[in-house]
Amino acid sequence: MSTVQESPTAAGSGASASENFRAAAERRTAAGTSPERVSAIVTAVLRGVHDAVREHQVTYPEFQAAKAWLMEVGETGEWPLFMDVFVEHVVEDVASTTQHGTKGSIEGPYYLPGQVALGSTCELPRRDDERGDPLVLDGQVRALDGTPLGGALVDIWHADADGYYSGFAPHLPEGNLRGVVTTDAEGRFAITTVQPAPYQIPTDGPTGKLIAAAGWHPWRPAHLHVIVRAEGYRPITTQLYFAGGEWLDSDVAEATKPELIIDPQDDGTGTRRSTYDFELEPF
Ligand code: MBD
Ligand code: FE
Repeated sequence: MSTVQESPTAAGSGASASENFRAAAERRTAAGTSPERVSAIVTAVLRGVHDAVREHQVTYPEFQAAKAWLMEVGETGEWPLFMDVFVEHVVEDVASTTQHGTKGSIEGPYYLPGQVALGSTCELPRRDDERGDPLVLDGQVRALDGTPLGGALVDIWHADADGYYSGFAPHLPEGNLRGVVTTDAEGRFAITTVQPAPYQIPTDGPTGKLIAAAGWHPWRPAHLHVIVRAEGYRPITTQLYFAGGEWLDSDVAEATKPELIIDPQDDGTGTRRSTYDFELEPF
């Protein structure tokens, strides 16, 4: 592995996110979608675009600038980032209408499968000099009827104290702040890690440039990502946020929910602790 300290770039993280997305080939098939449904959805999308052009009297220079921007999103590999920031929350809203138990949230572009397997009480892999306040998340995975789910998996990943994700920033070791935790016989887990920072959309890529051009802010509140799985149960993909955290009320990805906010408390040693239980629905 390179020892050169390269700083993360939009094109770098975008390209990694695109490569990672392409590798998960099963996610790209929607073979059951009929021609009628394709037509209905695409017609609705195009109608939205046409309506915007008419409503705002879009000019030729603006139309050509939009084409150049779309090309740049593709060339830099930022489509996964753009789609997950601006569209996924609505897809998740729709999916969540049929899901019971713990509230879901969006997956985002930075999940990586196949991370290190960890026991129920564990520390996420981190650098010797990892910054960020120590944080412990413990809890229990249960079925909707209260049955504890021993051997469930808590697949967890989060940004570091600078807001960067391993696998998407060249200066971070592979697997940093990622792991797959197996619950004990009572369904319990206790994960030691560090407090993540808020996440900023890269400002040097096309998504960041659009955000700046529109006068929006590029921030997501600090968060932990989890996918909780147990055999026979519907997996839940969600995120946990921090009470009082910056950007909680104006997440650029609109992916916060009040049920997903934790409020870790200092245990007197400088370690902040919080408990969160996950409830899964049987298939
Ligand atoms: C993230 O860290 C994230 O969680 C989402 C949803 C989009 C971009 C970056
Ligand atoms: Fe994230």
